[in-house]
Amino acid sequence: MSTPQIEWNVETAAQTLLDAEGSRTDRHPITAEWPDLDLATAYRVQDELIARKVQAGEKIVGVKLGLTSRAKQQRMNIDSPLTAWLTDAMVLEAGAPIPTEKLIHPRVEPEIVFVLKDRLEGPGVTAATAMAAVGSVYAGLEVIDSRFIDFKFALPDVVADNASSSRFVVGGVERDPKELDLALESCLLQVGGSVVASATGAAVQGHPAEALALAANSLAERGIALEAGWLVLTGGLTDAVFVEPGKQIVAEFANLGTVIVAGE
Ligand code: OOG
Ligand code: MG
Repeated sequence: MSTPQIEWNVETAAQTLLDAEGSRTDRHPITAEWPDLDLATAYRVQDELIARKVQAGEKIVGVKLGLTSRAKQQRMNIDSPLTAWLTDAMVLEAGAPIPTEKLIHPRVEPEIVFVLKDRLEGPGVTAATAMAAVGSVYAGLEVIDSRFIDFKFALPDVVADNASSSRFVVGGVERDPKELDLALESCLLQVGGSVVASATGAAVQGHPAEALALAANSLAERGIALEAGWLVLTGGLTDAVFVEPGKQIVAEFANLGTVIVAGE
């Protein structure tokens, strides 16, 4: 049986990725079949995909940055950061099991998470103005689940795929960012009780506030502002780890506390 040819455009690409997620079926990169997919069009696919999720009842709760650290850029072989959407359906309770039965090939990465108290709109946002809009900071773990085989993709593919977003956990303790030096905030990533990676906040763009400024300024190019109350995941501090049955994945931060997910 031959695979039906897809007529590629923003709508069919968005639906193809939603179908891959829904049926837990990873696929080849879209750019393999649609080589003309450029970055601007890829963001339109991402927006269309989220519009369809919102249509189905999900609510936007914030944004995430991806590929903001060298560890992530080197692993994914892409040296350009990106932004993507977070919805309420992606929220996982701290300590909860990862719903692997609904996912393709989840991986987990530690992140520093901001909650905005003010609206933040680019262009021209600096780390200092970005930080002034932050109400609190938390420890986080992101569960990524690329819809592409073996997490192999080009930049437009991963942008279209909402940056592999799947689930995220916000935990630890609520902190006032003004009381912390987030560049020096350290994190140990543990799997099944062993430390597998470590990093400090400087891993993401030199400072998580730089990552936040980057998000505000790049979203401004598409006419989007960050809203008060939104969460911002500032990007994986370390390489992501595989989920292993029965093993807890723990991110232990110096001041932000500890956040845990359970491998199923
Ligand atoms: C892309 C998503 C990257 C991060 O924090 O860097 C990301 C991927 O690694 O599949 O979420
Ligand atoms: Mg991430």
